[in-house]
Amino acid sequence: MNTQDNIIIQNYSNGSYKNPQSNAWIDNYEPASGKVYGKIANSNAQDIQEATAFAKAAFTTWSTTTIDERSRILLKIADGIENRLQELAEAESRDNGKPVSLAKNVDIPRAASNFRFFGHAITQFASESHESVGLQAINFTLRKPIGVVGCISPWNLPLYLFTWKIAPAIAAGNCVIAKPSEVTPMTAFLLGEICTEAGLPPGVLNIMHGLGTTTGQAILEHPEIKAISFTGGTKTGEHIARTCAPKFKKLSLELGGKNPNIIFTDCDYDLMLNTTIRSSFANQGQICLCGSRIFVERPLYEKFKKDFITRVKGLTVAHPASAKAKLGALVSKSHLEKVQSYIAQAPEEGGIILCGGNQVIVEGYENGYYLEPTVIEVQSNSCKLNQEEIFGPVVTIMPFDTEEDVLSYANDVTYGLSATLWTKDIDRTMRMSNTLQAGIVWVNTWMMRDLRTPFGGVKASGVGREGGFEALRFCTEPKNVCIKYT
Ligand code: TXE
Repeated sequence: MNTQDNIIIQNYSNGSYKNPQSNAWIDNYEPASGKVYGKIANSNAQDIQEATAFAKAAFTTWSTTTIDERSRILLKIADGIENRLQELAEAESRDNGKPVSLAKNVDIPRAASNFRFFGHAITQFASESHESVGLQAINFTLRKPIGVVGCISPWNLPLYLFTWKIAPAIAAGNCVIAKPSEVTPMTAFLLGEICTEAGLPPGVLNIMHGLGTTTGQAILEHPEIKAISFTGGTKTGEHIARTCAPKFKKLSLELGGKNPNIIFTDCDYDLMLNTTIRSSFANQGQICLCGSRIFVERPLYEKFKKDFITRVKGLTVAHPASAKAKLGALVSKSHLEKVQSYIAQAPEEGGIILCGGNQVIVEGYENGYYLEPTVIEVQSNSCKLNQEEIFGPVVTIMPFDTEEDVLSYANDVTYGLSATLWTKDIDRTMRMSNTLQAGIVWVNTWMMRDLRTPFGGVKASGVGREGGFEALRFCTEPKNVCIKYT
């Protein structure tokens, strides 16, 4: 395990590691202990300017590199990630607070899959042609890479989401300026080395660290960065949209969620209960897809409440490196405080804390950011607990009587990312899938991902779709060529 206590996170630009020009640094915290364990470059507009110039210079060659060669390099990056699975999982866990087991089974394998998937997808990416019958003309569409693309990612699934943006962008022939969250920069830092070893030409991927308001802002404002792919909070998404709209940048925004988990009496009860534990508390509830509003059909409500609470009380909160840990630490002190403030407000709006609610003191790591998994019974869907994204190990439960009622609760929220439905009734499944306001509907499962499918949300959950050919379409500009013949 990487226990070094002064890890210096430099930028990776033009294929090598560099200090920020202003020599400005930010502290990097270990959530499990609350201690600073390193420093992160805080890059400014000059650093972004320099990296963008490298990216632009690399674009000429990279955009005309054969699909086979690009694919080969992406597959080698995937192998490089897999070869360092243990090291990357430990680094992710130390930086983010998530259990090592989760990073090892989910985050890091998925980062490898992202490169492998887009390494293959690009070989199958095709464009349309339209024959204008009777007019003696043929139209075809060229899909050209955009140029320099900015990728900005959050702290909850650090390498997983970082690579989810980078892989399609470079597969499509773009060069990238990528900024991981300043809260979790470690695995992005290690990715630079893996890319060099895989033979990615210098300048194709530039990994720039720093604060959102400094480094992120410089990326938004740089005139040569023509598209921004962002995952993060809805407020930040609004700011990005406002900043980029007058510059006519292409935008993909994957924002927050307040996802309903709807449970009907005819569900497969054991499967539902096991999955609901995961969809509520995986990654300490810090996944935009978590089902944070649980609605249960009234005849099943009391049984579910009792069984769910028993199971939640059995979840062990521990140091993320411990094999016992089902939940590790939350990502930061400020985030822990934000989540706690929602729990503290619950009684004011009639919420009853059924279990959890307290900070957990882990022996030897008394300053770590640990919180009990928390279940709150709410009286109405209009309360703040059901309307605002808490993004922690906190779920609400509430009974419902009819399909119409639960549909109105599910949709009565500003977000629209995902919804989960537990029922064996195919007619109800189809009716509800058609009317739920969400980008993704899972039926009798949760977070089952096929990377070919469109991923993203409606309403305040974002604009645009990632995944499969949708991502490759976002990363390219279509150009219509119309040839008239005689
Ligand atoms: O995310 P931010 P925060 C939600 C969750 C959480 C809230 C705030 O509810 O409590 O958002 O989290 C960069 N220009 N999600 O504040 O700030 C920032 O550096 C350019 C949901 O930590 O949105 C980081 O790299 N970039 C979400 C990235 O944006 C800027 C996952 C995300 O950070 C910037 C995380 C600026 N002006 C939080 N300001 C999800 N959808 O999964 C910040 N950034």
